[in-house]
Amino acid sequence: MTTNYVPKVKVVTERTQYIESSLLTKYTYHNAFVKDNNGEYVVRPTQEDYQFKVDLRVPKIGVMLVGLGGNNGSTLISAILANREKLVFNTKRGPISANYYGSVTQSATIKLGIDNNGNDIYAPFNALLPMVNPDDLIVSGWDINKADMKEAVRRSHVLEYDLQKKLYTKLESIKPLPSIYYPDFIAANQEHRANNCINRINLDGEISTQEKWKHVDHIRRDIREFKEKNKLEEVIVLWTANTERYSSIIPGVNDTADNLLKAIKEDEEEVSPSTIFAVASILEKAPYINGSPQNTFVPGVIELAEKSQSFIGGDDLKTGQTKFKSVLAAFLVDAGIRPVSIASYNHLGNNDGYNLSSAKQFRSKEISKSSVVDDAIDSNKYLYNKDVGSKIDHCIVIKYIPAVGDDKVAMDEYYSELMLGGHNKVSIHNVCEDSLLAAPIILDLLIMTEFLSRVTYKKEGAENFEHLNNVLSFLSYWLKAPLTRKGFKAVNSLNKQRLGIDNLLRLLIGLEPLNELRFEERLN
Ligand code: NAI
Ligand code: DG6
Repeated sequence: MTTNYVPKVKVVTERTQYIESSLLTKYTYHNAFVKDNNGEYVVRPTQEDYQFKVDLRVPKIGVMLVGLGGNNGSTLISAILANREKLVFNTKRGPISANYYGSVTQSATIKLGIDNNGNDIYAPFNALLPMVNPDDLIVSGWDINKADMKEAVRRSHVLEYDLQKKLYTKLESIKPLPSIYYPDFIAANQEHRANNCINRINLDGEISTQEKWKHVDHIRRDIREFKEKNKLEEVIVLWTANTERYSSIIPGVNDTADNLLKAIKEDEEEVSPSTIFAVASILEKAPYINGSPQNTFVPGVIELAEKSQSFIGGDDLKTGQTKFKSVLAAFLVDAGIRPVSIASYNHLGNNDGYNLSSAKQFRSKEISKSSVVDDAIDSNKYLYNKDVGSKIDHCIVIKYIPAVGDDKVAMDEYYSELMLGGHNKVSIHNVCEDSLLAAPIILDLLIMTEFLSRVTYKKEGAENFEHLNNVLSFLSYWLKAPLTRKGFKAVNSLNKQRLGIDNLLRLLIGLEPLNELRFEERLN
């Protein structure tokens, strides 16, 4: 039986079959198993037959942002409203029509093949298979600050004034749900914002960090009510609230799922708000994405998500400086050039920068920003080894300069060794309009999380289809410090990350992985 879904990209192949509302595809996965005997490699090509299935029905989904009233949250809501209304607004450079530039799902393309003349032909990324239209997203969320979205947009200083004005009426009706505030986890300079909290207030007027299990129940109820009220089929929760400090990993507290649930019930101090949100989402089977650097995904959360078969992804949105770095570090190392130091400075003046001016929160960001060159180093034992040195001196500096607002300035110096004692220095000055870079990335994370949850597979001969691993590392492209399945190292190279996604979409519609062999041109 055929489906109502009309593919924009029709692949003429016997590998695929439309059955009811699904697309089934046969795919042979080729890889190679390598034994490295001290520089002599024995390589055995491998292959495995799979069947993949994509549910072609796009559900009605809702999104709940933790940190709704922040710069990212309010920018994202504004972008969705502006695009939904097809707004045109004035700037000093002339009129601009609302768009989703910076979003891979909305504004990027994928190569399909070639035309008669051997020229590459590309299709929009979201034309290959059905994906949620961002204009249709129903958005809600929590914030410890009670400002409505009009006020949030005004204080963020991100959007053009004419656009703000055109959105005010819609924005002022959107108010954040009260949230959880455990003061020790974010900078003390954020305290004045905490006027919309579900915490009990003690007799001495202090905010209580007790009743953590009640907080889990409260958030679960919020998710359920949002889902019911809006008749949603799925809700995705994404943390874009302030960066928290790292939680200590304590045996008996957050090292296993059972210990973590017990620790929450016993009001252990080391359980962070973001971990409460993750646990509540997992228990509600709502995929949970961490857009900030802190270690929300303590081992207990990861185990709970695995046991509950709930999707999780993280950590920390990859927007300007780190995205560049994940391309440049791979470019240099892949070119056989040996980066020896990377000095990365940032200054920014938004509330994120203010929060990061506190040492413990900065440390969380420093960790996520530093890890991005790890796989480039690991990939080349000729350039990095115990004789010449096996690391890159990599330093991260972030300073809070209120005057630059959301227009973060990132300055990087890459210093590398060339042949015969030569040196190469690349300096980059990058003005990242932070929230305008981050909002489309949040959008992609949401759209891809929903899409990936509709993909199932089985090995040839197996009876049942199963979901992808619940740690969604296909999302790595958008994240600074990708969370990976236990036992696996993160892939940081942006190009590798993108290739993985493009090839997944291609295989699902019956195409081979991309290669750039270009035989039409190169062979006679
Ligand atoms: P922001 O400071 O403007 O917004 C954060 C919001 O979270 C605030 O409104 C605050 O009141 C709220 N909040 C704090 N604790 C909360 C809690 N427990 N529950 C609910 N709300 C809470 O920050 P912005 O710029 O929106 O960034 C958000 C996060 O995303 C930060 O962790 C930042 O480091 C991260 N990020 C931002 C990027 C960007 O380019 N803007 C890129 C990469 C990551
Ligand atoms: C200073 O670096 C503030 C941070 O929150 C960043 O703006 C954000 O993490 C984006 O970082 P990057 O390295 O992806 O530009």
